[in-house]
Amino acid sequence: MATNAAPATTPAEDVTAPEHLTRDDRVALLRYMLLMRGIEERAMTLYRQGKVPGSFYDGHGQEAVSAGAAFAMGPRDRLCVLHRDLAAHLIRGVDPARIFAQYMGRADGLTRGRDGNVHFGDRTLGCVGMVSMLPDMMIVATGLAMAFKLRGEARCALTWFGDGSTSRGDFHEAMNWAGVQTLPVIFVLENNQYAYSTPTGRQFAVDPVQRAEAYGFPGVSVDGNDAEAMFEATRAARERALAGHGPTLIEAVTMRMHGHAAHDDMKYVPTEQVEEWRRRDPIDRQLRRLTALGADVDALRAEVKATIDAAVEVALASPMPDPASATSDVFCSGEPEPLGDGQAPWSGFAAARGDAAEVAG
Ligand SMILES: Cc1ncc(C[n+]2csc(CCOP(=O)(O)OP(=O)(O)O)c2C)c(N)n1
Ligand SMILES: [Mg+2]
Repeated sequence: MATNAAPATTPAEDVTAPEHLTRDDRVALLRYMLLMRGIEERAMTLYRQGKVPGSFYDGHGQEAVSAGAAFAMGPRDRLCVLHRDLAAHLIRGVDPARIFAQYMGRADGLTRGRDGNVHFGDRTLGCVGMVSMLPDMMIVATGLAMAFKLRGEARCALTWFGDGSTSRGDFHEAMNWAGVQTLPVIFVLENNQYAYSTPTGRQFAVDPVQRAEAYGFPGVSVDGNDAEAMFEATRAARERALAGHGPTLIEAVTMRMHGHAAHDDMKYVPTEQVEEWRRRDPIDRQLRRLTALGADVDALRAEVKATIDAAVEVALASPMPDPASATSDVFCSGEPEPLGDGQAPWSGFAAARGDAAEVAG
């Protein structure tokens, strides 16, 4: 949980109401980030207690990237969520108890014990289960966007991927096809400075946000530690996509504050770099904004903690899956069910709830 005290003064631009966010929206962004951090911190404890098999991957310090982007997506949009983007699952409506059960390989986890920790997604909420091969989710999102375009539906797909993914062929193939076909897809590049132990300086000679232009669409670089800036960039990209103007690449500049996974002590990361980014913590930033606006952030923290405590209890009571069922539902049999629609808490969707206004015909 973020612990930095709020400074005496808050920059004016942080308090000024953003055009498209209500005060409740701004509180919601904070709540989803607090939930993500709190869940991952508790999961790390469960891991150290031997209750989480394998390793554990988290997005500590990167909460604004998934919270801000997912908050801008509509109920009928589709999301391809990656391993450091837990807030996206929460925003779409996944119950935290199922997330803890997932981490612990329990029967009530999202994959019902078929996969440990991060490779999951609730397709009934419009999220594609994570494909481990990076960045294949870019191809999947591009395919979803292709379907929306062919069907004439005003919908959008979004995927996150890391800086390491930009060196893979799939990155270029997805960007090229999305550009050629003017597809309604948003690519969120989570530039957290490292791909495992490889720093970005050894990953690319040119900032990959510049590559978007080569594929015929805009690339924008955003402060990935500012949930409201992430929201606004994604909202604008979605509006552009729905208007038929095609994809956008959003580079979220952030920092991986923990090791690649729980087993990695990240000795290869300079301490000063981590310290510098700690001062830019995304949760502290949103806390300062809302404290300045008079919100009761202590009550919010207490509510989030109670939610997490209750979720852990539910997950611990979930049984291990029946070994006899290990091979069932691993491969698709029969006709696959289509993805369902997710929760979309942004106030801007209130009028469109029920979706009729979102479908072009
Ligand atoms: C094609 C492929 N190669 C290697 C891996 C193993 N792997 C999983 S995450 C990861 C690091 C990826 O770095 P980055 O894309 O920057 O994402 P980050 O973990 O920093 O969010 C690696 C090497 C993989 N999943 N897929
Ligand atoms: Mg990275």
